[in-house]
Amino acid sequence: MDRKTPYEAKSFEKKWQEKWEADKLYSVNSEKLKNRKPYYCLDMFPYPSGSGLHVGHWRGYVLSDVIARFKMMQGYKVLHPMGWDSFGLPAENYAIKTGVQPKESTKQNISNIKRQLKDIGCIYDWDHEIATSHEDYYHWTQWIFLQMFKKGLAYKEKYPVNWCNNCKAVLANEEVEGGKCERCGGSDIEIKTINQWMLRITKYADRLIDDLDTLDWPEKVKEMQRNWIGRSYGASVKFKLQNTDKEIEVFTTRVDTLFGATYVAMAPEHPLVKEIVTAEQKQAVDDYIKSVKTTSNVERNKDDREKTGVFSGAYAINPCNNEVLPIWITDYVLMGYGTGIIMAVPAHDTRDFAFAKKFNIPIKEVIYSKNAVRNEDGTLKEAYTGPGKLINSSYIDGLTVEAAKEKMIEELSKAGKADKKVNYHLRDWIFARQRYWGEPIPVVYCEKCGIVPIDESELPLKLPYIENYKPTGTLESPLASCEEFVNTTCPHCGGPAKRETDTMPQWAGSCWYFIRYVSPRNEKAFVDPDEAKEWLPVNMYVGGIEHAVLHLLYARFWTKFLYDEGFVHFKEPFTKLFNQGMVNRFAYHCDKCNKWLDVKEVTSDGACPTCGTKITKSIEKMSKSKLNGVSPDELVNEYGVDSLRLYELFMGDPVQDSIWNDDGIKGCYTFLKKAWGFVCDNEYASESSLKAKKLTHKLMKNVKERMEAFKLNTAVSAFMEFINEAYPIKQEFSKDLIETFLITLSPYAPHIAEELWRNRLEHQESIFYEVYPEFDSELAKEDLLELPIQINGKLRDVLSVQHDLPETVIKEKVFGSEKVQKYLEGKEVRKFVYVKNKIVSLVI
Ligand code: ANZ
Ligand code: ZN
Repeated sequence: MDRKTPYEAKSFEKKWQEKWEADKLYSVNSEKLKNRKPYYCLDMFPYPSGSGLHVGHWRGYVLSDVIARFKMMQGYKVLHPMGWDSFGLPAENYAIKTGVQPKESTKQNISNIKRQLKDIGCIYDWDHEIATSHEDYYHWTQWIFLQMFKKGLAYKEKYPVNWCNNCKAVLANEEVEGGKCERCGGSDIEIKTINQWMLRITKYADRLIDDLDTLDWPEKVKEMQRNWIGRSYGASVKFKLQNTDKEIEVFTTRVDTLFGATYVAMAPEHPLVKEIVTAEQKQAVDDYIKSVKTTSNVERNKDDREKTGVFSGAYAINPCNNEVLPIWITDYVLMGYGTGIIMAVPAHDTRDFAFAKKFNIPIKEVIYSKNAVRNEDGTLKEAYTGPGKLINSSYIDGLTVEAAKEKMIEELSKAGKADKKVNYHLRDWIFARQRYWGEPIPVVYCEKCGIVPIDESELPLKLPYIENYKPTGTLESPLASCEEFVNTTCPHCGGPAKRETDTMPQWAGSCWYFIRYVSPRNEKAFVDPDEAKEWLPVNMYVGGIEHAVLHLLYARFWTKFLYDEGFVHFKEPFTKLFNQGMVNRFAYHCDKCNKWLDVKEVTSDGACPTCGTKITKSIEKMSKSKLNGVSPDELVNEYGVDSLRLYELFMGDPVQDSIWNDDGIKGCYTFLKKAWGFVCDNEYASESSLKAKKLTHKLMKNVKERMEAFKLNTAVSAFMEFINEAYPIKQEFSKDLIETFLITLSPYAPHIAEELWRNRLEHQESIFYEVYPEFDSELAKEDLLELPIQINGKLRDVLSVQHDLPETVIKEKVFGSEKVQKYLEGKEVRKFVYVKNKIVSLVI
């Protein structure tokens, strides 16, 4: 290559991508890497949707690619696989709309997204590609299900589903919005109860919480998981029903407040409601129950929701003081949690307080604190939920909340009225969908033998091709109408049997895909034990925060099960987790037409081209539906992949959401052009100057430290600063030092680095086999500057500071100096003058 060759990304980026792939540069099985230590860097795999990828999706992929390349150059062999979460609803709905078989559309979408992914120049090892909808993959998903079934972790139970009368179909939760059907645009949802497959994830609740402590994950995600599992320590307390021998049981986390209970409340669905309701109240209760049917639990649980309810006519006896308490029916008490009955303490619970206010029920304060918010007459203005001392509570008066809980349980349990109890908000996982495009559940129903699992040798149980995958209009999946599939024989008695026609939910395949990547083509087992030992658990998992709860929880659950059965050697799948922020961009909405517009459609004076009203501009997550997505193709075409990669990183702190700036990529392109000139159009000194060495080692230090801290945006700025300072003195750099720069840059901008490495610096081997250089900390040290501080013309202190600091930082340092503080004590600073890099002078 000639010194004067201009930077033209297009002339070499594709070439290198193809060569890297052909040479299997990153294959973990290649001769060159074989003896290295393993490092497993995993991206959350995409759902192959029809709309492809926009630059927002690229952010995480670029980030993990930089990490993977960096690790490789630190001497690891890196497994960085990619695959497809390809079963699920959208493909099926698309099929229903267009008549294209899901298998077909999925295949097309995969090939499209794969092409896009190849454009980023990531080091994916496509030999390890998997797709959850492939038979040789779901074979093992079904196999794991069978193991769970054998251990009693998969079972059937009556469970409510969403039914749309208009679509005549069972809807997935994600197809329901505010109690209405999303598919047909707004019919009311009815709740129907059917027998469903469930997975006993609740058995793992404690371990799923406790083992979080062993993980290097963002604290925020751990907290979300803890909250989702919702372990709560409390007590169950028995209340007698007035005038009967019957007892009811409540679950409370605040048994200390028992003396403050002023009513009992029961969920409307509670089977006891029918038994306790009095004749006079029956009509009112029936009416109320009808009115609450379609509200979701999440909605019902909200603190600030308007409280509703009805008196049952019955009373309960408070076990600590024999007070008579009315029993109310209200939907803020949920049936699926605790016992479905609560003791209500309006003074110290926000929801009870609102309810008591609305229905004029007494409010009795039993925890005193001067921090409580009160009315002028001293009564509570809102529930007080904080710490304090017990009052109005007989033998526990004066105790703290914690001591009172202990004492209360002790007293009540002596009388057989209470037990300590732990409850979890986590429910068992509904593991069935009444849908076509998913893994068939490998069991049959036999009249004689009941539910019988199919033999493992029959796996995979293939999803049959069916013409009509439309919902059936019944509560069954479309598979139910495929007779060849349904009718079979019982593996146990050989008699006639019917197959299960529900399929597994979307999340099933992603519970264990990271394991399969390790042995993607193994036909004998879901993973090869030696390969598993070598690679697992995953060292680094990169993906969006939207999967913080369900996907990660389900994958942890399956891993723990496989561990318990001795199938894998690790208890947690992902040692380290990194969540990248979202990419947002301005979006344009016409409120009158109620539609999103592409920015190009908006008129020059900011109006809607159709109706002429002013457009609302807002910052939204990049998405196809809001027409604010940016396709990478044009950008790559104009600036090259490396520029786009750098901008994806430079955009902002990777953990934060960032706003896409349409012109932002230009700065990155300019940098690369300059970097090209720095390396290419240079004669290389025989020996580097000290300044050149210092600049380079400072760069190496900054990049490495910022990379390890995941501040990749600032790593990119370190490169930019470097080039600005280094370019004017480029003839002071020796070839060695230039090479060091290129290697440092290579994980970020791999194409330009490889091109210059091979063609300008004429190396035979890829730059990615080089070792990432260690900086010399002496050379990397900042040159400090001695800054004299004068007060009223006299020298009072000398500070060691970095060059070119902004005045605000200097000010902080000056006022932070102990010596200076001594002179300033009790004096007013009239003037603060900073002559850059020279002197500070104060007048007091
Ligand atoms: C009396 C009390 C007094 C309560 C007080 C709170 C504050 P977590 O942390 O979620 O476990 N509760 C119990 N079962 C319920 C159900 N099925 N539906 C709605 N609420 C229910 O919260 C447990 C607390 O939530 C329990 O403690 C109970 O109210 C309520 F000052 O009992 B508490
Ligand atoms: Zn049978």
